[in-house]
Amino acid sequence: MIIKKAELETVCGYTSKIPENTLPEIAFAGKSNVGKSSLINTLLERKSLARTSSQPGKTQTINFYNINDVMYLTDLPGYGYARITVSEKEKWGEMIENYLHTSTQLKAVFLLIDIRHQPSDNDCQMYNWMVYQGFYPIIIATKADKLKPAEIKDSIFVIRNILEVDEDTIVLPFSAVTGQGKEEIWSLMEELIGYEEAPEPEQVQKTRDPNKKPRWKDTGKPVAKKTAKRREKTNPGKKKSGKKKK
Ligand SMILES: Nc1nc2c(ncn2[C@@H]2O[C@H](COP(=O)(O)OP(=O)(O)OP(=O)(O)O)[C@@H](O)[C@H]2O)c(=O)[nH]1
Ligand SMILES: [Mg+2]
Repeated sequence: MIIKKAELETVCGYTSKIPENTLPEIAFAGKSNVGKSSLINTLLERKSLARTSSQPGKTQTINFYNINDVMYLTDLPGYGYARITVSEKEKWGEMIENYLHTSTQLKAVFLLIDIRHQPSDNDCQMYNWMVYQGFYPIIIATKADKLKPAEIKDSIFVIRNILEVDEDTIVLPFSAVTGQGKEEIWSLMEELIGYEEAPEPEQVQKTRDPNKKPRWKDTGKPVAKKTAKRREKTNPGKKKSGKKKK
């Protein structure tokens, strides 16, 4: 998709109502600091549209990004953030669950897992809950730039095993630093929302009628000189007409 518009349209806090959007939505979930906001920025080719931070707990609301008035990407608050109170954790959990449960336009959920670490109990719980809710989460293994290619393969294997995903589940390595996986994620998203890029308007062919006389542009000869010569030939001695001097 060619990104012409990418705007933060709705911000939902704990007490906010989930917007009744009419466009398809795709959500990004994962534990705090896993790289959800960075992934969204990479997909949208914007450096800091979604706020990121090395401090976990940056995104504390559900943020809806309107893309080209075609779809929404939703950035979810991270779970498993240790520095918040138990009641806050519960609130966040409820907020995420409520969204995944009530949104009518949510077409797919991408669950992000840090490629360097084994999925935590929280990750497994979230994955199982999503499956239970009828989603078929696509797993993104983030920060792939931190590992060597051979290690990436091993980590994907471990992630698959610990989450106990079935054969058909997609687990994609991704890096917000190198852009690895970006195209694959776009293809998946387009497929999920049934999007097809409108064909480019046909190029208007600017070819000239071959029966017409060539123009000076084609011949390279300046038209003015040619006209002056012709005038001399047909009306010898006559000068170019113009205003008479008083
Ligand atoms: N090397 C590397 N660092 C990354 C990548 N993605 C994110 N980061 C870093 O990880 C940190 C957290 O990234 P965020 O995108 O804010 O993570 P988040 O999941 O949105 O975090 P919360 O909003 O707290 O839930 C930041 O310091 C990012 O720069 C990546 O692909 N590679
Ligand atoms: Mg974030």
